[in-house]
Amino acid sequence: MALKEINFDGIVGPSHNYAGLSVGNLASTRNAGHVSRPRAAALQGLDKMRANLALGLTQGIFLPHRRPNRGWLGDLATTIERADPALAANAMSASAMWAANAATVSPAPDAADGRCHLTVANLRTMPHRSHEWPGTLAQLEVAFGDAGAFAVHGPVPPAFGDEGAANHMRLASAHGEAGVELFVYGVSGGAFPARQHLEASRAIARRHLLDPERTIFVEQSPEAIAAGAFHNDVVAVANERVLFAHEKAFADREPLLSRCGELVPGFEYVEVADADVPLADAIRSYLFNAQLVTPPDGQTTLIVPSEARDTPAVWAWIEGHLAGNGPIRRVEVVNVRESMANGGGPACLRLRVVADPASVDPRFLVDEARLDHIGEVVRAHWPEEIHSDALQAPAMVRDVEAARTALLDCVNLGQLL
Ligand code: SUG
Repeated sequence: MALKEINFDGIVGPSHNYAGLSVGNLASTRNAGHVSRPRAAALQGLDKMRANLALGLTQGIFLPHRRPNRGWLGDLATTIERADPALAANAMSASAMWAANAATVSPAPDAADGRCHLTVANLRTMPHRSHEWPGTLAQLEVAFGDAGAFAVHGPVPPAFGDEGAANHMRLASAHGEAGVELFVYGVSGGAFPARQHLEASRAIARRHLLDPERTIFVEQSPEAIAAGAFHNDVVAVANERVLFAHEKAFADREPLLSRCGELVPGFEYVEVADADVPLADAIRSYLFNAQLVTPPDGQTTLIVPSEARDTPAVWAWIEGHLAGNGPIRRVEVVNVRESMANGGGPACLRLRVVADPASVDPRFLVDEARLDHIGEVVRAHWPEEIHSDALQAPAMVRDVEAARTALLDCVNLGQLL
């Protein structure tokens, strides 16, 4: 069995819009009410996947959820036509595109039963995200339906907030080796919510049958949350032996670093000092919301959003690191501006799963040709623009529903409708 890193990107849904729904996510608040471009957004996402394929990485997809979520509105005793605009925006959100919040994933070498475990995130902190999990779970159960290779779990009870892989990192000498899993939780974030709760992370570690000696729980720094790092993946990312983080990412980093040093052979910590890249620049540019990957040529690569190149302090740091022969050997720049304007960078858009691709339902894996087909559906059906006051317009609702149906038919997953 050949274990590989597979990145599953959420395809940006046809209802992508800027409703300002996520307090604590500065981009979401800043862009509230702006006109969105769903077609461009989805095509940007597909181009990012093409860039990953070009690096030699294995690429997967998740599908947009049914929007508006009529069932959820029905539970609230209303409809998309009658709901007040705030509720309607919650039911129309395309937020499932941020696949890093789909689930927490523990690869097979870390689990006592030798299976890859996935727990769907309850996303209970934000109303528009709290109704994602059934649509996500339905896809996980199909994509990872091979019960010999995978164990797919339902959400942690909503008493405890769980936002999935965005608050979870894994270190290992190689993807296929037993790893060390880091769960990052929040306690306080000043004016902003700490979305990941320690009890949720602990429950996931137990469910996933992780070795307690190789599991670390670490508090996110309240200062980072208060500055807009609503998930840990806004200020830190890990890949194999490398942990890349901002100086202010963790409440107390020394014990974390010494345990990683003991447990991970060849552990390398790459820290960006606040003096070089202030927290505000790190958050605005999403330097850390990058995909840190090892393509087949073995060169550790950081896939950053174009905002990182546009932020002088960040780009100067990157150039300095590359010139200094640090662990990150290559930097790729991708344009995901439509997603970024809602606080979702390259890392938010993907769920990383380490598994044998042959054990995954092939309908969730893509190559260039499949991306071309998906691109054709997007060009034909995704709205060009959405004005935030048009979310309940009957024609818009019809177009959004028809667009998703066309995509699910194209990828032969119509049963998820
Ligand atoms: O949960 N934005 C998402 C962004 C998620 C980013 N994911 C990771 N960091 N892994 C969120 O805050 C904005 C929606 C709106 O305002 O319309 C939103 O949900």
